[in-house]
Amino acid sequence: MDYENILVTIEGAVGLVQLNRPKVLNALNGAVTGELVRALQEFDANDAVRCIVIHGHARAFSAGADIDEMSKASPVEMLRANRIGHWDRVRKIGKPIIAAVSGFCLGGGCELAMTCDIIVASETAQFGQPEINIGVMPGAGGTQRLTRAVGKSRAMELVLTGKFIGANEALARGLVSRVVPVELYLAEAKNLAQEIAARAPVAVRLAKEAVNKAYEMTLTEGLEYERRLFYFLFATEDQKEGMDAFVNKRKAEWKGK
Ligand code: CO8
Repeated sequence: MDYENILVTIEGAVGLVQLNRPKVLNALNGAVTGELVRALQEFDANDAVRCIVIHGHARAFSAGADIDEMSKASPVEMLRANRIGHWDRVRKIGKPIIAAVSGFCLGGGCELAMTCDIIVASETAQFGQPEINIGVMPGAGGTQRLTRAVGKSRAMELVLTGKFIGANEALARGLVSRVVPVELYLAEAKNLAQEIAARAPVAVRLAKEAVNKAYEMTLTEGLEYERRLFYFLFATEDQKEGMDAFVNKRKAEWKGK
C-alpha cells in the first residue's frame, strides 16, 4: 500500500490510519483525503480487520481542510474535485470507525471526526468549526452533525463565531464518548476498537447501520428498520453460536457469517 500522507497499520483485528502532515496540523488536502478513503475502503474489504481507528498527533487530529490549497479555488474547481464527496465514502464504510482525537479538531477535521462512529478524546482536544473566520462556512456536515450532537443554540454559537469547545464540554454535550489524559487517548481508542472487534462481525455491522439510521428516519421508520435487521441476524451462524455459547456457558467463536 503506497501512501504518502497517512500511515496505515493493522494491530490484531484493528486497522489504524494516522493522518500524517504534522507540520500543517494534518490539514486535509486532496491527497490526504484520497488516501484516507482508499485505506478505509481497503480495511472494509479486509476480513482480518473488524474495527478501524483514525488518529492524528497529540497536537492536532486535524486543523481542517488545507486552506492553502483551497484559497484560490473557483466554484467549478471545487465542484469538479468534489473533495466533500470523499466524506460520503467515509460514511459508507460498513465497519465501525473510531476517531481518536487530541489537540485541534477543526473545520473539515471536526467534520471527519463526526463522520466516524465514536469519538475518543484526549483532555487537550479542542473542537470547532472556524470556517466563518476565513469567509466561508462548514461544508462537509458541520452544520448538520454538530447541531445534532450539541443542540441548535450551542452549534449556532460555534458555527457563527468559530470558537472552539474543549474536551470536557464535548463530553458533557455528547459529542464524544469519553475523555482521557493525552498520553492515554490512542491506547484507549485501540482498546475500545479491540473490544468491538471481538464481537460478532455481522451484528456489529448492522448495529452500526441501525444507530446511524436514528439520525435519518422517523422513530417509527427507525424502529421498523431495526426490527428487520434484528430478525435478519437469526439467519446468521453467529446468532446460533452466540446463543448456544451463552446457554452452554462457553466462549463464542465468531465466524462472521
Ligand atoms: N490549512 C493549511 N495549513 C494550516 C491549517 C489549515 N487548515 N491549519 C494550520 N495550518 C498550518 C499553519 O499555516 C502553520 O504553517 P506554517 O508553520 O508553515 O506557518 C502550521 O500549520 C501551524 O499552525 P499555526 O502556526 O497557525 O499554529 P497555532 O498553534 O498558532 O494555531 C490553529 C493553531 C488555531 C489551529 C491555527 O493554525 C488555525 O486557525 N488553523 C486554521 C483552522 C481553520 O480555519 N480550519 C478550517 C479550515 S476550512 C475547512 O475545514 C472547510 C471544510 C470543508 C470541507 C472539507 C473537505 C476536506
